[in-house]
Amino acid sequence: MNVGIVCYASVGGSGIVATELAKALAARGHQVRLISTERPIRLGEFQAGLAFHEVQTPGYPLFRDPQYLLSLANKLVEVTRAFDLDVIHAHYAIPHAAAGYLARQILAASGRRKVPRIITTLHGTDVTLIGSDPSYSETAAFCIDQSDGVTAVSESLRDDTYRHLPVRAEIQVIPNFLDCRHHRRTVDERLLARYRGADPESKLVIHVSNFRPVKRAGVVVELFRRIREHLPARLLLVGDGPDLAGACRRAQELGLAEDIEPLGEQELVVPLLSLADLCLLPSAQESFGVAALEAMACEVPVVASRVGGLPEVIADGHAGFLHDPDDLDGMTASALGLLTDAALHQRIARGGLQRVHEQFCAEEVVPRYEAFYERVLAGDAASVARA
Ligand code: GMT
Repeated sequence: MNVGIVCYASVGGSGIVATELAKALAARGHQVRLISTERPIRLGEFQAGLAFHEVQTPGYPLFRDPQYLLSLANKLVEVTRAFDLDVIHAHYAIPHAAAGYLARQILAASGRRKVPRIITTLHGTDVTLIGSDPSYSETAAFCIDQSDGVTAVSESLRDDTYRHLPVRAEIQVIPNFLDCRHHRRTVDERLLARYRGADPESKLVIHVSNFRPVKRAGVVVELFRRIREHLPARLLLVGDGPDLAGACRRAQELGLAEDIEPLGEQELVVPLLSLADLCLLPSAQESFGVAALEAMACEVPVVASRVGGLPEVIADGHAGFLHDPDDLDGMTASALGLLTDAALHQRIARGGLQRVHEQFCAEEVVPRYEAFYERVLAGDAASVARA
């Protein structure tokens, strides 16, 4: 099959999953064209069957902002004509579903006999935050409905989509996944010594995110402060975003600057996750939580908010612990339990690993995307709105 995959390349779960899907499909013999504004961070080296096409969006003095939707649709038309795409798979609805829709209209209007099917995967904030903003909701819902097939990364996101937007399309849930051959605990003792510091009793806590308000980096620092009241610990902050500086400032005010290590954006998270004893994810909203899945794959227990799709990823009490987002006492108690009770830590780490391997490895999930593509190509997953 000839597949075009569109995604945001910046650090973020949707770009990571789209890139992993592109690599996995190419490895299974498909011809895959990854289309984005820059090379996605996880693309890696040359792989047969996988090519990258860059979208360029020139500015012009009359435009207030570059016209990304138009240049992306243009690129989709070009790539379809050159490589005869069967499917365009848009990750993140805004504006990728709209670009797919526009490209399909242009190709059909030009009299092209075979026009690619448009599949949109909803990732979360494209529905719950920005997609449901009144400035976008009509166009977002229309373009989602106009897709030939729609998937969501969790049951929770599927339900949220029907709640937040006037979408009528059938939404198939296909969860996010990892390349489990690569995502496994690999401890580098030198790195561990460096980040744990001189005290061998010290615990390493990690938070990986894009440091936007929804991730609640301030709560991560507060939870770390509470942990530090009971035991020696250090906090690794992986990623970058608008709230990172504020989190570091707060840590300074609390006298914790020495115990915090902001590592910025990192391409390889497995070696860092593998150092950690605990992962904190106290998000306000999370349609899935790829960061939690990556931690579980590296046998790191997660303490997270009971929001959105996180309960579908983390089986509470078996593969991690979930609490209401404002229950900082509960999160602290779970974190301290995991950091002080070796048997509990081992049970939860194993539970998390088992859950990843049972449900969220590429071998399990990628065939579900292939089957969905086949179904859409056969024409029976077309959205209710278009039927
Ligand atoms: O948070 C965002 O807006 C970014 C977006 C992304 O592109 O990574 O995150 C969403 O999609 C991820 C991949 O499916 C999910 O793991 C995240 O939970 C989801 N973020 C939210 O729902 C806040």
